[in-house]
Amino acid sequence: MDRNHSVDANSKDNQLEHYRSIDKGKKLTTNQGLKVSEDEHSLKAGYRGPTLIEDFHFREKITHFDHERIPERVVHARGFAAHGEFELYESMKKYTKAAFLQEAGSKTPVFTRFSTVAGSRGSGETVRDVRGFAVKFYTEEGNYDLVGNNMPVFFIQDAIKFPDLIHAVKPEPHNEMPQAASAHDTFWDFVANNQESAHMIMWHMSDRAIPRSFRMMEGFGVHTFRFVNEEGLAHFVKFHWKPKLGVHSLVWDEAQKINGKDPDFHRRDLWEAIERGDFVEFELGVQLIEEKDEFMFDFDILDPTKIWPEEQVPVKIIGKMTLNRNVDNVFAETEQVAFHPGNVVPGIDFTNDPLLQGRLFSYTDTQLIRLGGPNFHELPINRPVCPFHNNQRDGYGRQTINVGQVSYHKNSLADNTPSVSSEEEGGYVHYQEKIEGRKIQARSESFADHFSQAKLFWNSMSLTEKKHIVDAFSFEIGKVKSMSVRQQVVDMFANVDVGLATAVAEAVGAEFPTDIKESPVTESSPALSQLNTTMLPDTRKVAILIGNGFDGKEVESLVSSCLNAGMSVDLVGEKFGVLYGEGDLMVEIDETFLTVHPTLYDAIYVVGGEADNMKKFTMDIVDFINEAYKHYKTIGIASTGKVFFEASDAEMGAGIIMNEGSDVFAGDFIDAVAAHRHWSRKVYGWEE
Ligand code: HDD
Repeated sequence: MDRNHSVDANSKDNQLEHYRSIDKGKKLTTNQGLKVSEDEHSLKAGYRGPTLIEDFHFREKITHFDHERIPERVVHARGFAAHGEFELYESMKKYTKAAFLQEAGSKTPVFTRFSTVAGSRGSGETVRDVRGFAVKFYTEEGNYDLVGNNMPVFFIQDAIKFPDLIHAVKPEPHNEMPQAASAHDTFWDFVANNQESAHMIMWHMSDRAIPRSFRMMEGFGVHTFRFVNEEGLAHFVKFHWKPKLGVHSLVWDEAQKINGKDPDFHRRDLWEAIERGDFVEFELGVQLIEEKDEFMFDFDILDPTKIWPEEQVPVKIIGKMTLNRNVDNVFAETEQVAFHPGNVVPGIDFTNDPLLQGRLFSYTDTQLIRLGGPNFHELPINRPVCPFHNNQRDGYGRQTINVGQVSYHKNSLADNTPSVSSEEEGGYVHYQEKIEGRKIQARSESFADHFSQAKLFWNSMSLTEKKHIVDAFSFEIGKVKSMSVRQQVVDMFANVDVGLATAVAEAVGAEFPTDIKESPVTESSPALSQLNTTMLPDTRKVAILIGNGFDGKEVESLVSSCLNAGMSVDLVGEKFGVLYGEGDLMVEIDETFLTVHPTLYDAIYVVGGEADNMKKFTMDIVDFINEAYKHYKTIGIASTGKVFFEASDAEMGAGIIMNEGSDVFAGDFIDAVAAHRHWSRKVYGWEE
């Protein structure tokens, strides 16, 4: 293959450097480069007179402002992105000829955008929703986009139904409510009348839909793709991103509150982690099935509402993505990036998954309206890092100055260039899959089982996770006004699990299901439960609630242990400024009870002490304890903090760590934070 263009981890950054503009310290000019002498007052006929149209600076400034907005994405409008690199652990040569998957240790620049699906661009981030997980690899053979989600299946099986699904989940058209929420009539009416959604709904009602962080969720390519190697041999492949920090979620009450306290919670978390140097790592895994084994499974491997259980088809880890650089400008990069599942490189090909096939049309089409014309590939963030040449010309905003007389193929005037490449030279050749059949508008019978894997998912959940699913259904269906739709949903999920359907029926005032055809599946897939994930203290945030007169040694030792464990710590007090502990130790407050909230932390450490307004100070600390307690978070109590704990509703139990002056306290506290949440705690009367 023609490898005259080399790519390394810095290739994209070097390319973007040509487009960066630093305005600080420069003279203000018009877009024509003319220096501006006045930017406060428009040109007027006299001090009190009308503005004159000849004021070109005024006209240019206002006109540009008037045109600042572009249409938001029709789905995935709210998103946040970062740059990074992908490093290959081992060569995938045996399976694919994709150049970026050949040499162990090779690095490819990437740009990754995470998003919610339903909400508009300014909506809250911790809503119950699927998260988009879109990665653009800038490879030496062109851009490869892996446009996935944080759930491995999808609501529908055929892309022709996508507008129906999205119309149903978006705010209802007559009153534009609710924003960024699936808890309303049209969504659940869609679900009950389109039962292929059953499996995805189980994921959507699970904790996966309220991630703690973009850094703590999995990503999935969802569809079955094809790897094709140099010899033309193909394998079916599914892609997985596994977060190094494990898969962790919020609890629903907390997620709802965060949307008020910090609607930017997820982007802030990602941004701050990268700024601190806590780079974000996901390992790339692949599941591979040989072509000959296509029909070996009791589900159709082309059906996007099905997983390949990891216990049946293991995930092979092949590399790691590290997000290590924030964007310079959110509009230029995050907003203008254009992903497309059809952006592939030689060695990666499609399958006949009817959802994937439809997506191949939709993405270019949407960029045309969103980015205003056919030249969006020239925007700096979308440009490949390898050269590109063809006979496409003109269109809105064209930047490239194509030199020469010829813009057609075939030609003699330019020696028939740009010329096509053979397969050996790296030309993309579609996999020659044999196809036969009649043109038909129907679904394969092998796509008809909607409930077995929904049941597999339910069986794989721990008791705590099942309880969360019941609560999520009860909340969502409780928001549905139509009793008929409530009943239809209850009846539908009796096909998954009668216990689940009955609990929901009870919560939402529906009849218990009668016509029961519960799925007989008894297997489970342990990989699906978040209780089996990695537990680490790294990057967890602790609020230390503190007033004057604290025990300096105690606080100092906990803070340094937490920092050593890779955690971060905020001292939260009554007001900004300095506090004094015993022995004249001084600390500076990072946040106040007014500026932060317990929902914004993974754990709290109650130091207490004295304050100007002791009553308010006590109330604030007790509020923190009560909230952290009911969200199952770790609560550390210093010797001076006991009185506050006693004044709260919290009870001793899992994740409540008393500092009795022993050496093991800090270690116990950190282990408890790493455990994420303490589900065995008595809250709302629910126990495992
Ligand atoms: Fe899609 C955006 C993921 C089905 C049509 N989709 C979009 C984004 C992600 C996904 C992550 C945001 C990309 C970004 O950050 O800019 N979409 C998926 C997954 C799907 C899926 C994992 C199923 C497996 N999508 C899907 C279907 C269609 C679309 C079936 C249409 C037939 N998706 C779009 C779109 C969007 C989009 C309208 C909106 C903005 C954009 O493309 O660039 O074309």
